[in-house]
Amino acid sequence: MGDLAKQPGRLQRAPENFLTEDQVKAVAAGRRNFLRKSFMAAGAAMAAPLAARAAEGDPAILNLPDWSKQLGMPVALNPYGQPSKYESQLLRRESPGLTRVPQASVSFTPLQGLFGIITPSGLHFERHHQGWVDVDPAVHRLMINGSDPAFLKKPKVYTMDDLMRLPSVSRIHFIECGANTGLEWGNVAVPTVQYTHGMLSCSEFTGVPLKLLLEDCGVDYKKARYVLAEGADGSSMTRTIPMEMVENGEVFVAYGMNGEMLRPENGYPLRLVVPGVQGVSWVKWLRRIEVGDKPYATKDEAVHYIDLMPDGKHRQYTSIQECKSVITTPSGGQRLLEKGFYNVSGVAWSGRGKITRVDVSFDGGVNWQQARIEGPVQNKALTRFNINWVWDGKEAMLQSRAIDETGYVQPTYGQLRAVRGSKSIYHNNAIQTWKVEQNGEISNVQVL
Ligand SMILES: Nc1nc2c(c(=O)[nH]1)N[C@H]1C(S)=C(S)[C@@H](COP(=O)(O)O)O[C@H]1N2
Ligand SMILES: [Mo]
Repeated sequence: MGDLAKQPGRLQRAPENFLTEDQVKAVAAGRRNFLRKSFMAAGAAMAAPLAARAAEGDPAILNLPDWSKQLGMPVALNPYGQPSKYESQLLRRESPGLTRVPQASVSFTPLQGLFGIITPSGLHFERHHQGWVDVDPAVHRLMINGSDPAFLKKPKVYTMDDLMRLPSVSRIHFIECGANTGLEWGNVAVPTVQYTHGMLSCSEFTGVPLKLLLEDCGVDYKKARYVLAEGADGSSMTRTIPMEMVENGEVFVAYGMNGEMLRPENGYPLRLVVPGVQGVSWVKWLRRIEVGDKPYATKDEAVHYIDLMPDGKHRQYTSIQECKSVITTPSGGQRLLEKGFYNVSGVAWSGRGKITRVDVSFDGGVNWQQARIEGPVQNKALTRFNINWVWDGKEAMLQSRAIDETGYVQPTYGQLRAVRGSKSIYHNNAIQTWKVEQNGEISNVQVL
């Protein structure tokens, strides 16, 4: 874990090469604080450090680098654009030792470095049970059948070309693995938000409502009350989805993600999108849909993705991801380099609809203030919140608490454990606490 904690966060960054080490220290709390100061013309106290630095002669302002007097690089040098080399540390990362083989593992999204609500496709988390595949779309097929001929009159096989000619929808949704935050059930386990909450991403997906396909195949909704989705990879991932979720038009088979075709790691060329439901039901490399009259109790739902309750019984088919939020910056592993103003920022989401409110506490849940929600708020999508904070250099405990349109309030660890115990893996939506030490270091702690 020691190594994980050393990964640089957004607030403490590698020194930029056009500043001396002393100037990097002066800029102190990193670019966020720096930018904030340069924008705050009104606050004389805030502007002072910048003025002082200019008087000393800031080489970043006084010395024009050669590149600003010459031709820059040509178009299409990178035919597919890449992030700046100065952002090379913002990466999906594995948690070493989490699984025996990297084909059945997770790479976590670096939430600490992201803005807004869309996860760049290259940073979308990955969870594979048997590794990923890059499937040739020309030979990929989606078969739709019924477990009984009475459930669906005309079983069909669709090519990708068939699917991409049909009426499409584009919608922004979060996807969260049911195991997200799962290591934290008993106690604090991992140091950064990338590892506590990074099995979470949010993208705009494009595809065809499953309802449209089932109706094209002559489904009988009175008889067919469940859908089984099956993946083409070696894991034969199979999950049951209740038909109500399909009938209301929300479930769709997606080929697009953030304006382009899905990435192979995320199910290219076809995956299921089941808004609000845990990631495992979003079957990747989707090759078959079967309709039936009862839940299928497949391996991926009878023995995996179940919750061990305090009475010793297992709960099956928990699928909706309850309302949850987390402060992404400042967060564990980052460091505040000076007292003063910070824009505290995070994300909130609910599998039951829209986020209506997020409160933030700086004292471990004693006092709460309402955060600013950055709209437009979307159904079953990440929602960005921000709140102003002036750090006085004393110890602080940062928390966020989200409320969704059903009125559900994100629980504390005490409240969640009272109902769920502490032996689960899945579906942990408790309030996260980041402790800020006097020296500015930030760590993961739990407050009941
Ligand atoms: N075919 C198939 N679909 C799959 C999986 C898989 O291993 N194989 N993993 C599931 C799990 S557990 C999750 S959390 C999500 C992860 O989606 P992502 O890799 O696009 O983030 O895909 C789901 N769909
Ligand atoms: Mo998952």
